[in-house]
Amino acid sequence: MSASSSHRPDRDALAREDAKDRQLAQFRAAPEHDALTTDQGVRVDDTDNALRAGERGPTLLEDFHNREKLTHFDHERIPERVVHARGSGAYGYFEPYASLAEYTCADFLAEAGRRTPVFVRFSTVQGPRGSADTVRDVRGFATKFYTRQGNYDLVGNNMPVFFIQDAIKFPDFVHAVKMEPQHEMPTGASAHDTFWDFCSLQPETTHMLMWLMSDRAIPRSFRMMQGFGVHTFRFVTADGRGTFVKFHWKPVLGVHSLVWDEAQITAGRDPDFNRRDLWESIEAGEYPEWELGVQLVPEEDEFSFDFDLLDATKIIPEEQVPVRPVGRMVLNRNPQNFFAETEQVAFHTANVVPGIDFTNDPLLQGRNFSYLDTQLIRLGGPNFSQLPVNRPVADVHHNHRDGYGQQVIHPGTNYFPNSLGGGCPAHAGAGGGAGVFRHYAQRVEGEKIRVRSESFQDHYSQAALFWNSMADWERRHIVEAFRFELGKVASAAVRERMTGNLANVNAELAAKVAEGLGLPAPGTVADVPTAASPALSMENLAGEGIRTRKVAVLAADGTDAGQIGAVRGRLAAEGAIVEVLAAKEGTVAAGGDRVDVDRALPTTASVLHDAVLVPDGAEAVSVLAADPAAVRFVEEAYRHGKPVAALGEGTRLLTAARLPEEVVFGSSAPDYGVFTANGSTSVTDLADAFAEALARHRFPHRPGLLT
Ligand code: HDE
Repeated sequence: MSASSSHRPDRDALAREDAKDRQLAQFRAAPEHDALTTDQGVRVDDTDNALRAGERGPTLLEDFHNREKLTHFDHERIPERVVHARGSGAYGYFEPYASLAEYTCADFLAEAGRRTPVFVRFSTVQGPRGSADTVRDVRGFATKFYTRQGNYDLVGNNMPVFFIQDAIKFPDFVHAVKMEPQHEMPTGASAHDTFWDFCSLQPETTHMLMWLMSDRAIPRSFRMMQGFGVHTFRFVTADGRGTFVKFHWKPVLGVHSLVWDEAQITAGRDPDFNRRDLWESIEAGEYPEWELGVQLVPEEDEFSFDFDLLDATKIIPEEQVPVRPVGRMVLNRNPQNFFAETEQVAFHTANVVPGIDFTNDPLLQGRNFSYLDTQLIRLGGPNFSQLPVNRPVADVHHNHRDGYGQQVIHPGTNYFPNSLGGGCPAHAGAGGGAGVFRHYAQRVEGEKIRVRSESFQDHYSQAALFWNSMADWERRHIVEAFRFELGKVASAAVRERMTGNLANVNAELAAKVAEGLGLPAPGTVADVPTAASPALSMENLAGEGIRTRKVAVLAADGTDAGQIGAVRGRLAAEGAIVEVLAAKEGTVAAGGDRVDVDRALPTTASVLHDAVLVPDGAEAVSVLAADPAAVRFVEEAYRHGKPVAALGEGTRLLTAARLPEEVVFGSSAPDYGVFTANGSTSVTDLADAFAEALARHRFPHRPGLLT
């Protein structure tokens, strides 16, 4: 988003409207004109030379500035998150479309259009803080709502189910997926023995594995992925009535993914690909936006499904319970300090507000313990909710005291009940109880037993539902992903066991995966479900438009400037970003004109763009066709299924890039997302067709794809 600065939003204006940002402003320190000081505020006139005995003598211990500077530096790092270590965050707001008071007394859902500030952190799960963005992995999608009734955290993922059913399995699962302990490999990948060993022995992972092997695990952008609360939660009304609820975030830009070959190349070309995309789009005023939807199930319908609502390895198919749109979330401000905000933000599933409560989902119950516990070690003690990013905008009054990093001076009493402190803080209910959290009064009885409910035992029906719902190209990608991942597994027994499990999902899937691994097809399983849910296919989630799609225009001296202007005008009008790329920075000659080069080819790659266009110009095309970087650019874009267009002589670059002749010159080229124009096609017509292709994103039926 190179042309961003011109329409950069007025951050101060946005901040004034936002209660959270007004609060954060009190903590910002930007010493623009002030002198350098020590931690104690003593001015320092030399931070380059330590105090020493003589010009070439030893450093003196009494140099408090030197010692303080080094000591502080030595303590800059904190433990990274045990999972979801790599992430990126942004501030924004949520606003409901209408009151949801019929189902919940949550204040932030009570009034149409009333904005609640939010902070969202997106993350990968397996890799450490410095790992690449575009790995095959689940993405975290955690939202902190700073509501007037306290903080509400919706700590979700971009996939609606999870690997395990009971939180007690989480340490086993994470140990298995993380880098193996002896050599700490692989980084940011599940393609290794311990992960597949665990999964093959724990069939409840199967449904989630289908999602993980699908393109959902390699999103094009955080802005183009769905989010899910995963568990069934409970809405509760002021008079204590409960309704089961599942949360869904739906991106306004549609759901889009990379292809696997592209994702792997991108991990090298730009390991910050998703992080940069989020940052730059916000800086450019292209605010990421999602619609919040809910699936509501009345309490009395709890047992009307053929799965258990408390089982986090299951979805409620949208065809059974439609997703009802209830509001929208917009991210419009980047943090100002990554560590202070994105690293120190502390999410916790148990951060709920009146009107939202838990269910007995055993995964959720365990999370409600784990998140608070993890912050204590990660953020060094019990006062992490006083960190600026974590502070509620609601008033905080309690008798918690002391601890590392205490920021608050609490005068007076520190116990309840008290008379010496005027009885404060008093029970909130005393004055009538508005806005008080009251746990849903669920009736509970039972013996203390360590069992998994019978209703949690079906591990394959919804894995099959997912497979049945995929378009043919999505299925192809799933098969290839399984082949890749299991192909990296050394243990023959694990490979075999895993392919055997897949026969419970679909015979063709199992046979194709087995074939790729050189294994015999596993035996077929009777009565594999055939139901499908069209809402699960990305084919039906593409959205509309081309906002923020990046189009590369390859140019050299002699390029056709008029065509570049026309195409740029057409695509930019719909919000796409058009970048002129050439061998070197500066300008290229175009007739009597010069065209600015946005990026030099060696600093970029086709994987960082969504489409490529080659303008006319015999001289320019000859230069490009002789430049291996330009040739590779076009070939790679084609093989990753992206729209490719060439005008006039530009077609020569497509042939130099080994695009199949039957595609470039065949009448069905446009069906494959390849557009060529000669004298008889106008640039405008080509630009129209190209824009339409860009909105489709990929052409997965093309011959010669690398996926
Ligand atoms: Fe997490 N998870 N998780 N998780 N999770 C953490 O908390 C945990 C699960 C999710 O951006 C940790 O602060 C257990 C499901 C996100 O800061 C930790 C279980 C879902 C994030 C933890 C789960 C998630 C985390 C590590 C099984 C989707 C990143 C650092 C019962 C609904 C939040 C931290 C951020 C982070 C525990 C399963 C999402 C250790 C025990 C299911 C998005 O507490």
